[in-house]
Order: sequence, then C-alpha cells, then structure tokens
Amino acid sequence: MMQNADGSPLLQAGRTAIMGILNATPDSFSDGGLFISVGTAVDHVARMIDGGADIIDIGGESTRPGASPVSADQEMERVMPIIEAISRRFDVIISIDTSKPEVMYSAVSAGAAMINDVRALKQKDALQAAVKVAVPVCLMHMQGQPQSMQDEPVYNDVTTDVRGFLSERVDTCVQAGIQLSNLIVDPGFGFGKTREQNFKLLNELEDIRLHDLPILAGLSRKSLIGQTLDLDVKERAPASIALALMAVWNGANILRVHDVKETCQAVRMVEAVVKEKKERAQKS
Ligand code: 7PJ
Repeated sequence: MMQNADGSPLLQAGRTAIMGILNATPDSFSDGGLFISVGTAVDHVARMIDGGADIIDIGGESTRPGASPVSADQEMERVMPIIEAISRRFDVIISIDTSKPEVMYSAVSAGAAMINDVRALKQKDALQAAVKVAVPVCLMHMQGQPQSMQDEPVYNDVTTDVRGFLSERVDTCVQAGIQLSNLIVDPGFGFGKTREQNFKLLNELEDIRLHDLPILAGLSRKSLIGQTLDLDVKERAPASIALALMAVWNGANILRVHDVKETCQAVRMVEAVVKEKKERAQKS
C-alpha cells in the first residue's frame, strides 16, 4: 500500500512505522500553537524525518477534549501552505488529519498520500471524498464529539464496542469502494474514554484487529498519563515511550507520536530483540 522514500513498503512485519505529529493549530494542547508558520513547520518536519519519522501527520483542527469546531476555510488556511512546503522539500509520506471532504481533496492534490480521520469518514461527503482520492485512510473510533466526549463516556465493553464500530466503518468503506488494503484502524485513545477504558483498550489492542489490517495507536502525551502520574504535558515523553512500546508489543503497526527520535530509538531496540526470538523459532 504505502511506500517509503526508498521504495520499500511502509509496513513490514517486525517494523513499526512512526508517524510524527505536526499541529497546525493555534490551540493544540501539547504544542501550544508552535507550528503555525511554514518555516517553523518545515524545520520541525526536518527534525522529525531525521529522527526516523516515516509519516508526517498534519492537522488544522484541534480535536483535544473541549476544543471548538473550525470551518473548512480556516482548516485549509492552516494546513495547505504547510503541506505544499513539506511536499516540495521532503520525500516523506504526508498524512492529512481532517474530517472534512474539502480539505481531503485539496490536501491530496497538494501531495498528501494518506487521510487520518478521527471521525472515521462519518462527516457529510467525507466517505465519497476518500473513495475519489483513493489514498490509505486511518479510521479512528471516537465516542461523542471533542466538545463533550470526556463527560462520562459509557460502554458495554469498551474493546468490543470499539471493535464493533470499526468493523461497521470498514464494511461501509469497502462497500463504498475503498480498497480493504487501504484501510488502517485506530481505537482512538483518549477520545471519549476514561483512564480505565484507555488502559483496557491498550491491554486488549490486538482484539480490535479486523481483516488483518494495520493498527495505529496514538498515546503520545495524552491525559491518561497526566491522570496516572500527575505530569505536565511537556514532561510526558518517557511515559509516552513506555506506552508506545506496550502498543507495539500488543500489536500496533503505526505509532502517532510527538517525540519521534526518542520513540524511534526505543522501538527499534525492542524490535531488534524480538527479531532474535523469531529467528530462533524459525530454526528450531
Ligand atoms: C489521535 C489522532 C489518535 C489518530 C489525535 C492528541 C489528540 N489521530 N489525532 N489517533 N489523536 N489516528 O494527539 O493528543 O490517537 S489529536
């Protein structure tokens, strides 16, 4: 499906892909609007690629708990100059983090090669847009809307419910004309989930695997860390890396992270050790 700059496949057994986060939002909770100028964005992307990022996820809508909606024009204004600059300068997979069909069309024309939609193509006309542009899509589970999603989220069983939702979305996408091999699923850590529900999902991550599709996990700097360790957002890198490794251990194929270099180092180390075990199993 997706390829790295050197033509190798993005997703290989035993190699986790790293998606670096580039927020083009002035109100994003963890970057505080640091990456709104094109120059700063380019510098940050260069650093992330250097650190081992395979994908750069660019978003112009803050979806953190309590965030207000933005218009398509506003989102476009924030992301388009950055996508154009990144696509001109780097050979990296650009992912557009959006739920809006207008933004999907423009971003893909400007070089985005993947859609990351926290609303799983449920917004009006988003599904048709994704069918038309025909790039890989990450379908994420969210309960409620960012404005209110953390107000007492309720599930029957969180893992079963998330899997059921993703299963319905995958079926709908395939029926609409998206290739199954172009889909990625994501449990949506922190999107309408309590700390315990997030923990359960992480422990049972492999249970949301559908049709052998890749699983994307986003845990970087999230509130579940703050709720457990009482750490400021800027102090959450070590805990984020620990959670990233747990996600890999439990089946994640793509990690969405802020601290690219540090996460990459940790993940590649664990993969090297796991490789020894696999090779030994093959010999015996
Ligand atoms: C996620 C995301 C995630 C995917 C955000 C934050 C909140 N997209 N966008 N998965 N989280 N696919 O980074 O804290 O977990 S925004």
